[in-house]
Amino acid sequence: MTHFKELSDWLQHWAGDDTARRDIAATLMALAEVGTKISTLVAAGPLAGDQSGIVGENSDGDLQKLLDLTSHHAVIAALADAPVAYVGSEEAEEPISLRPDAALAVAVDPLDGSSNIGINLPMGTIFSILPALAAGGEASFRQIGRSQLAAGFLVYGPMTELALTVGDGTHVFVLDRRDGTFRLVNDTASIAHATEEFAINASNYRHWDETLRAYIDDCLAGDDGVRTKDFNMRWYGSLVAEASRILARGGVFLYPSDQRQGYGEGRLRLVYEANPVAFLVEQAGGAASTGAGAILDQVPDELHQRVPLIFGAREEVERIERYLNDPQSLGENAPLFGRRGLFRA
Ligand code: AFP
Repeated sequence: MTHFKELSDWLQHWAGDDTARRDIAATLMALAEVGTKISTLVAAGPLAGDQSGIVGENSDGDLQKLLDLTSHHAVIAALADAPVAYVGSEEAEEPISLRPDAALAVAVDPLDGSSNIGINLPMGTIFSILPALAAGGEASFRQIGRSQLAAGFLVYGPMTELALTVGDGTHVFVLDRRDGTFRLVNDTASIAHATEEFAINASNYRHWDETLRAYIDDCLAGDDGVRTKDFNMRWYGSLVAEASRILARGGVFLYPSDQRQGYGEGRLRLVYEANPVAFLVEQAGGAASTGAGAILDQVPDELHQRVPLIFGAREEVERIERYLNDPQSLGENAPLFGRRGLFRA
């Protein structure tokens, strides 16, 4: 009978007597425990009331659903008992101060994938743990992505899964509903450098830059085209579900900037979506890019700023960067030179 190590034992072994690590471990445990509560709410669906009802708008005018706010309040309550000075949440305009003398700041998307509420598809919670700066909450959430001390996400899907990193690889746990503990199922998640699977919302094709259309055209041309291999496509409408799949079986995810109003910097948020996912992906041997440079090298201007996000198989991310920035470097395979893709007029 295989023994699956419990999260608490894993964290205790990692932290030892190191005070800073014990603070991070306590915060990760608090996030895991509140994730278990959100998982139960998600699994109840309509039995827990109309959780998809619109109850407000966030800082950018994005509609807030009941479960968005319920999750937000649950996360804040959980972190109030952890060594956390500031929380930056997608559901709150300004950073929230908790324990001013605490060492950590947590950026969080309490519920990612809200459009999947009520239709029995995956959602999740994404978090990034940073040093709390004496200059306060705003400054703490404007640190470069490589300042992260830990990061992770929970996926509320067929499994309730927790992927996390403390900077020494990416580790995956699954909730054991028999006793409510998270158990380690993969201590060294690894993303293959090449892939035949991409994730993008293809309905936005006409809004993309021509170079990105060329990349997708070449994937769709498959074995008949310059890629000389066929591709598969997935799109779950939930960043955490895509990231979980890519950690498990590889692939590449793209949410680029496009020409729609408000999408000039893409849709996803740098501080509490792209940064934590990028940390996990890089720790698993993958790459995460804005299309012009590494996500983790970006310095945020403000908590809620958006960023184009391309992540997954390292070689594929690097190829996409060449399509976007140096198409001629692709030589005889260079896009845009009169070749007709499946969609291009
Ligand atoms: P919601 O939380 O508003 O559903 O947005 C989810 C998300 O931020 C991310 O998780 C998905 O990958 C992406 O948006 C889906 O965006 P589209 O609805 O434009 O496909």
